[in-house]
Amino acid sequence: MNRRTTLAAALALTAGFALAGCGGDSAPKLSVSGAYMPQPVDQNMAGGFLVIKNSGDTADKLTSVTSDVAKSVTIHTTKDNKMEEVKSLDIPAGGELELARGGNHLMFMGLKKKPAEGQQVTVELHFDKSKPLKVEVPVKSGTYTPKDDGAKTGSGGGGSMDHGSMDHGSMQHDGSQHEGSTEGHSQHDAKK
Ligand SMILES: [Cu+2]
Repeated sequence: MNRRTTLAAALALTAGFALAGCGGDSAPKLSVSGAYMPQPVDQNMAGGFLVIKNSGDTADKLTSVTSDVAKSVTIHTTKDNKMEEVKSLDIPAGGELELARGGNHLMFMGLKKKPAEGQQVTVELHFDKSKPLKVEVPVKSGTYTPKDDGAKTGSGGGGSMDHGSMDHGSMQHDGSQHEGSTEGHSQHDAKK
């Protein structure tokens, strides 16, 4: 019995070493899924959402974003229902960075044309370690919400109201509020 424990420990140790050995030349392995842009209400700004998965064992960071449709794209987080521009967002090793309504998001400012539902915009994501990734982001309806589980998305199309506080943030990207919030945005643009 004791021997078995020792053996198990030895095996665990070996595995540990093997992992550590791999770690030396490993890199973040990023993939992007579920990207979309809700159709913006005006040409001033649009929001963008996506999930960046990191299947590597080294963390990375989303550091900047560019797009041919906007003069500038900034990275925002939402804290207490207020948006805040950040320089980067962490993409944990073996984890993912989620940009979703009411939370982290991309903010397209100064649109060169108003993207319409059914179109695609090209976005280039820049990272701390990984090479830039080009992503085709489909433009969805202004109220579009991705169904992540299927299970929890109920029958009602407008069911997103159930998500409570999550939705408050998203309202700012959906409709009228965005027009009104232009001021707030340029304000926090100026602040930085
Ligand atoms: Cu924002």
